[in-house]
Amino acid sequence: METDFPGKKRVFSGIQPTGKLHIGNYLGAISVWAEHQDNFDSLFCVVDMHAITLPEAVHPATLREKTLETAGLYLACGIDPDKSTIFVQSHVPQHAELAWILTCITPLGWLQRMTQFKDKAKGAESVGAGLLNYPALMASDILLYDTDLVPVGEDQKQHIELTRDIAIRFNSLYGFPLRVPEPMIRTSGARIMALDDPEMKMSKSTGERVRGHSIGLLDPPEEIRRTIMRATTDSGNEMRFDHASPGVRNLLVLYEVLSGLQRPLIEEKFHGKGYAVLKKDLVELADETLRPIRERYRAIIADPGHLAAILEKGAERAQALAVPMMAAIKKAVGFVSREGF
Ligand code: AQP
Repeated sequence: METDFPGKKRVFSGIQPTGKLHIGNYLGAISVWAEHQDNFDSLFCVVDMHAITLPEAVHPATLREKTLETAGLYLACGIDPDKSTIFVQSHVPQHAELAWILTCITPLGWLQRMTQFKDKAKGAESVGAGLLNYPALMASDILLYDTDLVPVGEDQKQHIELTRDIAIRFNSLYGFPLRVPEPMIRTSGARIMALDDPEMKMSKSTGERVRGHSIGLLDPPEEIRRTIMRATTDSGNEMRFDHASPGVRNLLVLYEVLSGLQRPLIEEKFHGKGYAVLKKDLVELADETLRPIRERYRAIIADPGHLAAILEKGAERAQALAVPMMAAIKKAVGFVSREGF
């Protein structure tokens, strides 16, 4: 496939415009994207078509608002539209087109065993087929762009493995060279746990409903302080990463990733001190990281014309890559071209 970035590997990733974007999304995904955008040809997508896989949970007006908020937050977190391609998934119809083809070649059992499907389907009165097919759409997002690397949080590892399996199956069925991508997952901070319940992952949808669950990227400073100071710990004072209880370990990991300090230094710094000291220092660190993001976000969202122009330029570039790829895939599958037989 042609590239405007010769010699650079291609990166693709995205976030659903649902719920309240949190510090886990930032550390597990967006900060990794921003850190490496000089080294790769990166495409970052707001995956609005994924957001409707739980249709009753997303009102159309909210989806519109969250789509712009998510794109604005990409920019506020440091994704530079002059270096990376930022676009909205539904603006490039080839995602849906490829998703259908991949759905047809994906065995049902592969989709049914996905942990995210099982978690989200649990307790739901009825489940749409889109929720089950979510990973086939995700595979199409990635495979459409000849992606080498997919920077995601730990929770998405299973979906990337499935994407690889789908690509391999497609290639063996149709003799086509879909590129088989690799996940790119940071060593620490790839799974930030909820502050009110460190046994569960910090989540956008729960964070929107439950106070004290997550640190939202746009939360006011007082709310962030309250959430951290009330975070679940235990009655001891164990500050070693390998021995701490899940809640304390989560706070230590947040401290580690936000400060950039090595674990032994952090353990020494907090040795013999109470959890309140760790929490207070973490409040300061979180504020240093999130305050500039909030300020940049306010400026970005105040100029919707500029944001629309960035998304339009991104969609144009993404589509310029997607159209020839899709034509080649359709040919491999045996679809007759309108341009000639
Ligand atoms: N807790 C987390 N720690 C580290 N990384 C995380 N990611 C998500 N949660 C954590 C990464 O963020 C990117 C966006 O994922 P998503 O759009 O699937 O959002 P989500 O936060 O994972 O959403 P929920 O809460 O599970 O579902 P909704 O939005 O439906 O409520 C991914 O790279 C993910 O790994």
